[in-house]
Amino acid sequence: MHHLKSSCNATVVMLEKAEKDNVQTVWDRYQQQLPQCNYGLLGICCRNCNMGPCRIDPFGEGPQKGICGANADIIVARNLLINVATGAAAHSDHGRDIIQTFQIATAENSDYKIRDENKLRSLAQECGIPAEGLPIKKVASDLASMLFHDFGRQTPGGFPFLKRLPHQRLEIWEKLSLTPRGIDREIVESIHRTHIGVDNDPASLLLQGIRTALADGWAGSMIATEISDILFGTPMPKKAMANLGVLKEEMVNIIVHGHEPVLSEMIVEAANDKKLIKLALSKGAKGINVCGMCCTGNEILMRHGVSIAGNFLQQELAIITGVVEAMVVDVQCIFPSLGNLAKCYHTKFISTSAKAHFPQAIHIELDEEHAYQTACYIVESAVNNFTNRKKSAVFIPPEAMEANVGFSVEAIASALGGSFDPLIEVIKAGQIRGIAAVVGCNNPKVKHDYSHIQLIKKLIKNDVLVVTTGCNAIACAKAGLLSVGAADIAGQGLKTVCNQTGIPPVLHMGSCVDISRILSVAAAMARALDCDISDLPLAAAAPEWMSQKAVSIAAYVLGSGIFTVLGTIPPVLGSKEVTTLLCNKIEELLGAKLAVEVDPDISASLMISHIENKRIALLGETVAKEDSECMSLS
Ligand code: BF8
Ligand code: SF4
Repeated sequence: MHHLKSSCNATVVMLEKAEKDNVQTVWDRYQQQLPQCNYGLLGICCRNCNMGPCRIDPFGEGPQKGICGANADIIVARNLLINVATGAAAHSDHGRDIIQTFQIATAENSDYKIRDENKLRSLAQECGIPAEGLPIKKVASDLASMLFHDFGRQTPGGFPFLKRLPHQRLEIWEKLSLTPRGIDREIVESIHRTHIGVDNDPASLLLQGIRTALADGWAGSMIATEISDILFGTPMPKKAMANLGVLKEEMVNIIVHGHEPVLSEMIVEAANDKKLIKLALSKGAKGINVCGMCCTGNEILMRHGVSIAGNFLQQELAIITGVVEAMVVDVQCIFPSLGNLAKCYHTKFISTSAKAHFPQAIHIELDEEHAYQTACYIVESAVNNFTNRKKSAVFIPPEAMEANVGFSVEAIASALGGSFDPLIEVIKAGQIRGIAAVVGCNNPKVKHDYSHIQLIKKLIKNDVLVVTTGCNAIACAKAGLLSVGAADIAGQGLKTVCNQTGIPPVLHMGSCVDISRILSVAAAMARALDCDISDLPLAAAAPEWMSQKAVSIAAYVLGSGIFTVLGTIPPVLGSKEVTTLLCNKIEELLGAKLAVEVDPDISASLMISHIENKRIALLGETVAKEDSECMSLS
């Protein structure tokens, strides 16, 4: 039975253990929710005001309007905008927190150091901040102040990173009034518009969603990525291990889970502290093993090659191994179930963010002024917990796969010999047909990791280079798709390029905020070819998405001009108008649209057809290369 839930063997085996241990997982709770509410699935329920809740009858027999008069189109569009605003807020608040840490790093004796001075200077230059001959801390502090302004801007066009975009895209935004003002302003306005009796036009609501999301992609998330690189180092290619088998029975295991690198970086440092290692040895352990999970895991995986224990749906399973001394979390995608589950084992579930509290967690708040001290305290409490393990509850699945990681924009350019020109050349020559960004979450509604892997295998087989982030990247790492050897299952053209450059056919570009790296690459390619991003042979997919952040991502990827396929069904089908707009009409405005397709093979075919059609239009190719499996769909 469990093999139907996941295509990751370690996960299947751990689900058997969960059953044996009589503990609940996300899959059990999903089953308990079935059948899920159809009003919710279609997006046609509203509880925005206290005249409601209201719902629309999808069969046209019952009420077609909420008490205020809102119809299905308005309700669906409003609900979607709330999701975009939430997702954009999560990413951008993460960005804001990173700037705050960046500022702290400029203080005397701060625990945080500026690790990439070159990137600081070049970013300062890009943002118009004087850097030449000035002390590094002065440049950092000026850059931090400038980026803080992006949150409170009142007029459009001020984000420094908009200069990365081709003029064609900026003109589209300008024409449609999509150029974002401040990050906070767009998020607040979105929430304002969804208040009862404000914006009641579906198209207007959706366009505000795109504008808000663009503030996330081209400012909030991009700030998070760029400043994290300056603070903690720009990722460079390295090898690392992935899956639950990275946990070690003979060591103190600490999992860092969530999204922000601010604490996980310090935990990695503290775990190398000689005093703490000595303490671990004195407890009978052979050392301290820090492993990541989800996107905070991706951050330290990319920068330090720290092993990653799994993706979103594996967070409970890590605790169920019985060897995790501490599960340390910050923000986003952390199950509130973890506290209760941790109590069934010996695991300490430690929350660290002032904005994220959980039932039955031990709260040890990160004090950024004394970050190393906080991290040492957390590591010490994990070490002291080693002797509390219940031996009978221990089982670690053996799966651990080696992966090549660390492909920042800078790392890819350097692997290509210093610029993106060689990549553009092999795309023009047709050796690589195009690029696909495949990203996003896991979702128990679909078989764990299955769509991620199937979709990507088909893309690379058809000579499409894949870039990945988030939980998709972790799925790829576990499945061996991030190894150079994975080029063996790629098409001949892509395989040759991989062999010549030594890069894998699937490039891990980081956490979900690092989708901004993908935007930067797309924009740079469009500028090099003097075309719009929407003219490039590019496509995106989120095969197993579930979070509100994914909704914001889909909206900014779309707004940036990239065709995007969603693999789980968004709650919009209750409105014909919203569905038609997103999956069809919006292309006339933005040069890109969404598709919803749950079958990963068909999704891949849609992306390949799109890429081939773009090649015909951009490069004047007369015949599209045949999709090796599914040409009938193109
Ligand atoms: O930011 S992919 S499940 S962990 S939301 Fe969450 Fe989705 Fe994973 Fe990272 Ni992104
Ligand atoms: Fe009902 Fe309108 Fe209130 Fe929503 S805003 S709950 S549709 S009355």
